Amino acid sequence: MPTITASIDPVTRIEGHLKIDIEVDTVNGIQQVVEARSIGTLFRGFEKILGGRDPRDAALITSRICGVCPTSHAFCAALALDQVCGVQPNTAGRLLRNLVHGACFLESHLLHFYLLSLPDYIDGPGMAPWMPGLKLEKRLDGPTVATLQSHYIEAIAMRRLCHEMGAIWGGKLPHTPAYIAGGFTAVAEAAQATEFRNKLTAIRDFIVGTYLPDVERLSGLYPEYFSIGRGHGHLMCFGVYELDNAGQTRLFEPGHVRDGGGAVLPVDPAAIQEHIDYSWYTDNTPSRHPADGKTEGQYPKDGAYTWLKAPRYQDLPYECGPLARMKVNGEYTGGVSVMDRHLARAREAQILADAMLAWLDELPLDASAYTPCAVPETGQSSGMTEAPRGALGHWLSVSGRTIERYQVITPTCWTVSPRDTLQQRGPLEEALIGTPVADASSPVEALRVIHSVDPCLDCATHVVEPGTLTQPA
Ligand code: NFE
Repeated sequence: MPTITASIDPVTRIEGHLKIDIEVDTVNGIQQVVEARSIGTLFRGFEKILGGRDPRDAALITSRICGVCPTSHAFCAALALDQVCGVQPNTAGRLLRNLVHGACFLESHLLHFYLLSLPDYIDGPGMAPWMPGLKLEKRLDGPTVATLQSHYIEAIAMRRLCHEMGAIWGGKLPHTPAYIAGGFTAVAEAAQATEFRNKLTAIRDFIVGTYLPDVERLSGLYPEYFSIGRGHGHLMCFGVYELDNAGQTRLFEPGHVRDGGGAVLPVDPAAIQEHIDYSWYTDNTPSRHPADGKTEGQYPKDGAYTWLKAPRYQDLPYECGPLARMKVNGEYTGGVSVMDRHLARAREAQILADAMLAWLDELPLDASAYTPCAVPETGQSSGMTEAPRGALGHWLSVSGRTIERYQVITPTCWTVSPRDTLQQRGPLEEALIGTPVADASSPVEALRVIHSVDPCLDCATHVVEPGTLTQPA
């Protein structure tokens, strides 16, 4: 049979606009994916928006990169601002940042499993927006499906609770304005801490009593997905949730592993490069460190197929996200696959919810969370942290007290990146290779692999400037 070419366009149940092209062929008697390209179809352009502005605006503006991880961007920008201003948060500032950021993570993880991934395995209720659905094999009995459908609905309420919880000190969510250079705008009061704890306790109960068992049950029903969707197996984490005010220790420490495990190695930020051979950007050099990054669109461009650049670490493609955080921190010892990603994410949700309850006990009440600071005339800095989907970096250069250069590398840019100068596929592209596909006209197996890495193309790509840059067809 000839190779079948299929486009999943758009990939639904993600954030933003992603197209996946696959080639399907029969190898050793099994019809499977033999080639894959991931295509980000919008230009983000926040680097252009930020140029020439007051650096203190970076937290507010980069928060608008995405509605799912805005808190991560605000926090990452605040880290870069702290560094350029030569300040560190006090204990109230550090803990408020952690608690509101934690609300974002928990919301995102519940969203990912119940709303974005579960419909790849079970039919929804026989009504809009679940109909028409995918052609799914019926592996779950009726009562189990009904239970999972009811958990889907409960998860929506839990997501709302996460937002309400974060907004207690974030002021509003999404797009909290509370992350500032030197700390956080809110002053925590006792009644607010009680309200936060009540909401967090309900969310934690749902994670432990519903989310974790549901993921375990699903992974037991689809055991073959422990050997589907591996990819290169290189995993990286920048570290997040500071446990001291100088940021020397974290709940999830930074590190990277290769080929699915082995020794945890330290992350050297100098070893990050972004390649653009297959991306719609122009430059006189094939790769750059983000502190020296350029974001100049060129569309069309021979051979290029996406608006995502290709970040590489020591010239290798790295997946990031909850599985990377859990493996690097010894909290998950399984492999790298579709189901390992789901299990690690649920495990992380429980660890984080427990840590947040402890941080509430430590939180100073009625105390300013701001350490005064000022933007210098010139300076360079970076914020490196984790968003729900993985390693997030902001690189800032200040000149004349304004932003001279700003570069963002999001988790999805790492995981959904295209090929690089060395012709290596991006992590998701590689993870798709070998995925068995029973019906190439409805490649649900590939969709399960794609959803397991939780792509967010809003974070990866964003806006179009009419008249100067054209969206690809
Ligand atoms: Ni738009 Fe994001 C997260 C960031 S993914 S969701 O998590 O940064 O690229």
